[in-house]
Amino acid sequence: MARYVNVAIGQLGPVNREDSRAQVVARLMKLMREARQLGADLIVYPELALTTFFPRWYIEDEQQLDSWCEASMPGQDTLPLFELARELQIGFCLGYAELSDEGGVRRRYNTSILVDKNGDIVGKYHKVHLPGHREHEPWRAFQHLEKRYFTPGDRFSVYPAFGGLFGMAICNDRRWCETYRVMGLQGVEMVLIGYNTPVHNAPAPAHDDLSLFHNQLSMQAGAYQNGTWVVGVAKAGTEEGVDHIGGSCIIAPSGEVVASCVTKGDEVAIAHCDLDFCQIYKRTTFNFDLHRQPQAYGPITRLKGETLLADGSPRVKK
Ligand code: CDV
Repeated sequence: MARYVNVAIGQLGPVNREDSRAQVVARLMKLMREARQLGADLIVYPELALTTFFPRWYIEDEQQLDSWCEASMPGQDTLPLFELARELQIGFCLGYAELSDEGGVRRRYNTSILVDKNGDIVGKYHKVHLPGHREHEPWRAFQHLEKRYFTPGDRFSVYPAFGGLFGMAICNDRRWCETYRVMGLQGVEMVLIGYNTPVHNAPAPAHDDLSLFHNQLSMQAGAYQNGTWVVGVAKAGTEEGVDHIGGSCIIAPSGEVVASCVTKGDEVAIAHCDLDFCQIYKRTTFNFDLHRQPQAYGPITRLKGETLLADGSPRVKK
């Protein structure tokens, strides 16, 4: 029996600093209703969907920082989204800032969750690749302080849901081949990725014109090289004066874009995805059991960077 999942992009336009959680959740619910009317089984929302992208600001006040985070999920403001999902029988993937208390140790994570059609959380992911910087860098037009505010995650897991195997990644993760391959090795069939990507890249402004191209390039490569569907969802548009790319799209295991958004505002786009379409790639060109050569890949996990061996000596003399 064919395994189809109708997956909807739930792209958001900007979320401003003064927007309450209740206001944003109302927007998410509107997108959810529209997606369900279009026949969606699952809607995917962006990274840090409940708030403005606060890592653009240098904030010393811990209380203020925590005010951007969710201490429980669902919480009072997000419960209506879970209830609507259960009522409409639609799943969702949601990115948010999480405040966790692990045995008295407080940590903030850049998190996404996968919620099934009964409104139950069936997967939780902590962003692994936290981009940006730790200290205030006033030379930048805006900050990117994810390294300061969040603790990185330490795994990419795959969850059985919606009749297939689902994985999650968040924003910068999509640029790293390791993200997809670690999930590919667990048989992933659909990778859900929310993002907030400013058009302007302060350390490399020459890349600004390529930001949409790099977005699609990374996700298409990840899909094809692992024989998986990839769903990329933006929080787009000009948020607190910073222009963010759109470019939300759904990519087949062939690497082809099969659905995409055309605005930089709240928008739904949908695709009818055959999870079994992954198999023709997983069994042929990317049959890992037949063709991978892990004995040649040692440096991938042994080394962090290009130049140093694990003992600190240079890898290649220049
Ligand atoms: N939210 C992100 O992870 N944004 C990064 C930017 C800073 C480059 C991204 O990779 O899109």
